[in-house]
Order: sequence, then structure tokens, then C-alpha cells
Amino acid sequence: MKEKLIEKATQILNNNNKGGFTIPSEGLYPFQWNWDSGFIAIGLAHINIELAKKELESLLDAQWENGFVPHIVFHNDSDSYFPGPDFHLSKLHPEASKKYRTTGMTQPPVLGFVLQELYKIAEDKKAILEFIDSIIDKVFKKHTYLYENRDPNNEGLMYIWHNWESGTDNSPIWDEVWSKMKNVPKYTFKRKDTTHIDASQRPSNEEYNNYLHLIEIAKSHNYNEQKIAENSPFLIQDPLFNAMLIASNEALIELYTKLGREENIDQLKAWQSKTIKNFNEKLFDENLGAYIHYDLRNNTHIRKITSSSFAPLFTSAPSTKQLELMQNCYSEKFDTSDLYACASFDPTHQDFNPKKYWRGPVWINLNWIIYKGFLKHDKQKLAEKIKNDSIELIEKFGFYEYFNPHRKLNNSEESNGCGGANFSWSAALLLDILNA
Ligand code: 9WN
Repeated sequence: MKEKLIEKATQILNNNNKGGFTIPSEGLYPFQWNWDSGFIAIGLAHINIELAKKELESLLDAQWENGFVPHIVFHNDSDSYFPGPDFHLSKLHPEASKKYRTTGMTQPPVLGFVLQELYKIAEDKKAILEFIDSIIDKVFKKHTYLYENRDPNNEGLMYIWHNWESGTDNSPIWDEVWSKMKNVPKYTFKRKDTTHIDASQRPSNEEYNNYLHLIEIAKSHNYNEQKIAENSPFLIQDPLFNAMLIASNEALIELYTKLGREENIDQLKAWQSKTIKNFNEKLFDENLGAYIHYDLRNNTHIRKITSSSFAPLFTSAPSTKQLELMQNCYSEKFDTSDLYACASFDPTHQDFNPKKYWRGPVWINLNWIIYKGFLKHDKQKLAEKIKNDSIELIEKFGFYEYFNPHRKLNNSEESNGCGGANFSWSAALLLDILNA
């Protein structure tokens, strides 16, 4: 069984490789995506370390002069995705990549810990350290960009200005922001995603109006961060985005130490202690027992629990008390016998939808993060459960983008697999889980 899964996962990664970079899913996502490439590199490291290195190099080849790493790199042309390069128009920003067209937004900063995972997986430690040495400053530069541009109140907590920057695009979290957003135009556009995937599993057209509106606002300011921070109706401190930053800071400190290069370590440590302090004080909700989002534009917490609420397990940030509260919250709401772990949104909440994208389905990348998180904090049983559920979902239903978490579907004919098929990070992270 294990061999078959490994063979299939390898085949998916090979098919989705477009020469130096890997697309997330044929047709649905035909370009290189930022955090996808990070997870994909981890999987590739198990089968071909050179491809893993290339994956990261090709993403960072599109890094902007100011350190920014965009969420999509349009290496190639394709008309199977909307919105494409002509809509995003990254060239509006004076420091945008001159080599590639990209988007003007980013995604959760995973690259630091991805380098560390590559180090752990690679057999030839000397060669991988040489590679890390060649690329680590670019990742540091990206962190510098975030700290200098995404933290207007100097809290060590980064904001995101678009739901696509969170990676969890149509989470019920954003409903609260949309309900406060005024004068959103009704755009004329042609969705491409719903030509590949059943519309009931994707965001609505109304939501797409909001998504496009936020980009138009950013474009009207030529993607200038300061102007965006002043004017964007969407300005959120997201626990997943900030947890990924903390994990990557942690990794960069370790890797610079391994390389015997001191120069950026003090800066990283100073950032890290400010970030962790405010992360725990501001984004942890003691009553819910989970990390939650903060809406900087409307100065309010968004008190809903998502799988992002548990992403901080992946770091050393949570205190013993916070770990205990989080474990209770997770066990009570997410770890029940009728559900596969881990739903992307609180299954006890009225907004939970088991088939709709980030409003309930299980995603393998969040499973991987939470699985590693429980392992890090010695919660073997909870970790094993997520690991086994991830394997079972893929083995039974295929390498889907996301999965209905209900164990027994009413209609037994119906598959739990939803969204894009042959999805790259599902393949890549399963390879990592199976090789652990
Ligand atoms: C927008 C590529 C990306 C992932 C995101 C996921 C989905 C895109 C979309 O696909 O978002 O970035 O068009 O729906 O939500 O996490 O990186 O796999």
C-alpha cells in the first residue's frame, strides 16, 4: 500500500513539473504558487533533492528588488485561470520583478522552515548546507520586507491585505470583513475555476467581487504598502500567517547558526521575541482556547475557530497553559469520531460547510502543520490520528485538493474528495508523512 501511494505521489509531482517549477494542479492552477512551492519542495526532497532546490530557486528568481516574494509567478502563459497577469499588473510597483510577471500580494512565509526540512531530509548534509548558504539571505530579505512594511503599529505582527494572502481564501472569518466593506462594484468577469470544479465547492461570484475589489484598491496605489495599510478595507493579523513567520524565524536562526554566520541572528532574535510576545497576548483567546484573527481596520477580534487557530502548535510560541487550552478546544470540536481530522472550520459552528473549500473541508497542508505541531509538543496520539486520517483520505479517495471531513457520507456513492485532482501539495506532504 505504502509503495503504491509513493509511486502515485511521485507520478503526480512529475506530471505537474513544468521545467524547474511545479504547478499545484493541471488546468485549475496553471502557474507557480508561493506556499505551494514550499510544501512541494519538501515532498520533492524525498525523491529528487535537485528538483527541490530548483523549485525554491525558481520561486525566488521572481523575488522583487525590495525582498517581496509574490503569491503567483506567471512563468508561462495560460488562459485556464482567472485572474491572470493582466489583471494583477505587478509592473505598477517600481520594484516588482523585471524578469517575470507576478501578483502584487504574497502568501504565508513558509520558506524558512522549508529550508530546515530540506536540511533534515537531505542525505548529503554538506551539499544541502551549501545550497542553503546560497539562498538563505533571500529568505531573510523577505522577512525584512515583512517587518519593515507589514507591521504599522510595530507589534511584530504582520498584516495581510487580501484573503488570498492567508492561503485560506473563503474562510467564514472573512464574512465579517465583507459585511463591513462598502461600495463593492459588481465586476464583469469570467470565472475559470468553476469550469474545472463544481461551483458548490468554490467561492461565490459575490465573494469574487470582494477579492477583485481589494486588488483594484491596491493597484490604485501601485501596490504601495503604506498606502494599502492606510486605505485597504481588509487588514488582518492572521494566526496562520504569523505562525508561519515565527516557525521560519526559528528555522533561520538555527540555519544561520549551523552555517556559522552570525550577521543576521541578533536581528532575527529581536524580531522573534517581539512577535511571540504580542502573538500570545493579542491573538490568543483564553475563552475559546485558540488563536484567532484580529481585524486591524475595524479594531476587533474575529472570534471564530479555524484550522489556522492550531497552526501555532508548529512553533515554540505557545505557553504550557495555551497548549493545554488548545488541546482541549481541538479535542472537543475537531477530534470527534464522526470526522476526519482536521476540518478547516469549526464543525460545531453554523457556518461550517463540509464541501466548500476553506469553510470546512480537510486540507493536507494544514493537516501536515498540525501533525508536526502535535509531535513537536509530544502529543503523539493526536499526531498519529491526523497522520492516519490524512493517509486514509488519500488512499480511499485520491490526491484531492480538499476533503469532506464526514466519515460516513449519506450517499455512499459520493467521494469525500473535493476541488482539484492530482493536487501537488497533497502528493508532496503525503510523501513526507510516509517517509517520517
Ligand atoms: C488563489 C494554489 C492556491 C493555494 C491556496 C488555495 C487556492 C487560489 C485560488 O489555490 O487559492 O491563490 O484561485 O483559489 O486557497 O491556498 O495556494 O494551490
